Amino acid sequence: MEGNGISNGVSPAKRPRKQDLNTVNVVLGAQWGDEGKGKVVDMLATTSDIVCRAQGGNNAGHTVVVDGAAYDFHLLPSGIINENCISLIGNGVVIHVPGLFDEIYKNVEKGMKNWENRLKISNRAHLVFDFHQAADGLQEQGRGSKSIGTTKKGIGPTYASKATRNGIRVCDLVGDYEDFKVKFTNLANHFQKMYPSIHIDVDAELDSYKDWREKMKPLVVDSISWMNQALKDKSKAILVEGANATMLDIDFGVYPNVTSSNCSIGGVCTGLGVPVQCVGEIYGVVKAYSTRVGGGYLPTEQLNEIGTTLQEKGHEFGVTTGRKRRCGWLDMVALRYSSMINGFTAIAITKIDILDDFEEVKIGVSYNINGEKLEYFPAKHEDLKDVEVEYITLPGWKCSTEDVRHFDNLPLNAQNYVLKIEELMEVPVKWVGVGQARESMIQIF
Ligand code: 2SA
Ligand code: GDP
Ligand code: MG
Repeated sequence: MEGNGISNGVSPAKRPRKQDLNTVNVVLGAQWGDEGKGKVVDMLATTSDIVCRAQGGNNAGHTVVVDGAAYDFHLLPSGIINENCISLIGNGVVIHVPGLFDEIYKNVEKGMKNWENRLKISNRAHLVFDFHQAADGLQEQGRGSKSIGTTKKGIGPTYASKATRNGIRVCDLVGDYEDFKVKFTNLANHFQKMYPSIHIDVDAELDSYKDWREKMKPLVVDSISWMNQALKDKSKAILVEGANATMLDIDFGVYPNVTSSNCSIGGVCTGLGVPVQCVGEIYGVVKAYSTRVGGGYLPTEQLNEIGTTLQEKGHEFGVTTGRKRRCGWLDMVALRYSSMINGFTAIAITKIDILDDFEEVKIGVSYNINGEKLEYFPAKHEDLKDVEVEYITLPGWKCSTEDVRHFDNLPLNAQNYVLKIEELMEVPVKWVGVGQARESMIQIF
């Protein structure tokens, strides 16, 4: 049999060609979250047409500082501040509708404009209900001292509803209302049975969702075909904003102290319907030290003055919950693992300025148990309890980097710290952050 299409009468000119599609650039957290993804996305959004979220929900907290005003984003892609950007909330995201509108109105007060024409929501995204949030709180209580430290935003229970296939999606909310009522009532009854202490007023909830559905309708799109159109338009610059981070990924993170979505590169394809070959640059965001909000081992954590200084100088508080973040030195073992999974094409190192006052700075370079080096990142989080971290020590720079805008003008020891990270991670450093504002970013290439 001939395979050239001529023998069956179809001329080669008429056969479909491999589509010449656009690529999407991706920003992902390389550590335990709060690396400064929002700031990097905001910077890249100035030259993007579309900014998308692919996973997570309003557990995320992305801070963007523009012209002295601080905006916090949870569900909205941070790119929405840029008035030339369209923002898409993809199918992999879980949406608490009242929370979404609350966030929209708060940001409108701060100056966000024309969002009605620029916000698109996938018809396939799953909905978070109040009972999911209540269940999240009860599950945490039940875990006692082993609590994950979730944000109690209902993320785990909603992804669980999705996986057990009784979740409710945006298309259900804006579609036939009678059908939505049945699905909602069934799901609510199911949660009521599992958690008798939760009070669910089904009728009142359904009443309020009548209003929410009207507010949602104009924003909803069939995001798969919408995205495909965008991918066919080579003039469009598309950016994906990762939420949470690789060490919190449900598959690759420090299970069970993780969130319930894929926050690493795979989540971009499944959360947006973007073909793998359309993934372009993969930018990892690396904070110059480690932080973690919530439970679980943090191998390089500094339960001492160093940790306190990092926490205070870095203003390390959760954007969603206000919790203090735990702090420690940079963890290269976790970063190399993260890089393995995501295939970063370049990284942004943020918050170098927070290290300005240290005499010396350290980088954790290997995990040892009983003097033996671990060859790979442990799958069992309990194993992290016993690791002794081996550090390398570099001299600090003891001067302010805040106003520096060119790499060559950074103090030599700060340059060496950045170059050491590049060498150990084996990924080029493209940006270095020296402050909160959009302009406080050094571009290296
Ligand atoms: P969840 O709520 O089920 O996703 O929590 C599961 C784990 O994931 C962690 N997690 C986070 N870690 C860092 N930052 C997050 N966003 C907020 C922020 C957090 C906040 O930007 O500061 O305000 O507290 C985030 N969201 C989830 C969480 O701590 C659990 O360990
Ligand atoms: P995200 O979740 O990764 O978007 O990060 P968060 O917004 O939760 O936390 C990062 C915090 O660090 C925010 O308050 C940012 O404004 C701030 N930030 C980001 N980059 C820098 C930087 O280079 N220097 C300083 N000082 N702050 C930064
Ligand atoms: Mg955050």
